[in-house]
Amino acid sequence: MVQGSSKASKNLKDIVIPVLGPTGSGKSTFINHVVGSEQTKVGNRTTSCTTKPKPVYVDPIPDFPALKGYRLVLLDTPGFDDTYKSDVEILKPIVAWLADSRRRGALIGGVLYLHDISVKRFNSTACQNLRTFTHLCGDDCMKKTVLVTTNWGLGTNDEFHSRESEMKAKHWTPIIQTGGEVRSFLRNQESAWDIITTLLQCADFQDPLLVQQQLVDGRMGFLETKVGRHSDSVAKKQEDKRNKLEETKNRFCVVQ
Ligand SMILES: Nc1nc2c(ncn2[C@@H]2O[C@H](COP(=O)(O)OP(=O)(O)O)[C@@H](O)[C@H]2O)c(=O)[nH]1
Ligand SMILES: [Mg+2]
Repeated sequence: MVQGSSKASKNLKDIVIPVLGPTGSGKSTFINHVVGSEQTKVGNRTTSCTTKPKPVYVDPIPDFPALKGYRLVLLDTPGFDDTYKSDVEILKPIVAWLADSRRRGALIGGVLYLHDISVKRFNSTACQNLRTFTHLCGDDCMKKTVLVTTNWGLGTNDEFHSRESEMKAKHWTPIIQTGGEVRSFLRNQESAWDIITTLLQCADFQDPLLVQQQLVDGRMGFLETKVGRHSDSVAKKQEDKRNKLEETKNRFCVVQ
């Protein structure tokens, strides 16, 4: 039985695995299956229950004698696609947590990016989210990234496998080419641990995420980092779009 907890214990080295992806992709569900109990709140498909980063601890790490003295920290995160908050507002607490963990000497065990395979279209928001993710992690961490497909029970295997192949051939190609892997999460503990094992077997915990390197080692401010610049420009474009829409609406009202 895996010991899951949301409380920190002292004197152990941390191996952090950030769990990222859009709202409703199943991040909290996945983490709860890793630890075997509800340590982090599950939402519905469209509303995020996770409003700030929440670490869930696995201590000891089962089946990895080489990792004695370490504990696993699964970092549950809010999706970068909130209806009311900008990416900058969502990202700030996540990157602050990650920077702080690097200052405390925590290692990155890998990164998970969850993708709901039942979603038919890979629209511009989904594309934007994936770009935010790659800018956050940087090229060096792509080799310890697993793209996790979820919600396999919500459709036929044929349909979902062909969608997964399309994702691999198009949007995920750069990640796969730099060493990232794709795995299916089958909504049980064994499947969740297969994915965690893929990361822990990699045993390359030295590279930090790009954003950690830039904030901590490079002493940058958030808006100077690659992900900070990207999310700020996305937020500005969205605001421009909203303003133009408002302008058009006002003009239309005058004519009326
Ligand atoms: N059928 C199915 N439902 C899932 C799966 N993962 C998550 N869900 C459901 O999707 C909703 C959102 O899940 P949640 O874990 O809160 O997503 P998060 O916003 O990414 O943390 C919940 O109703 C879950 O029960 C999965 O693999 N299969
Ligand atoms: Mg959640």
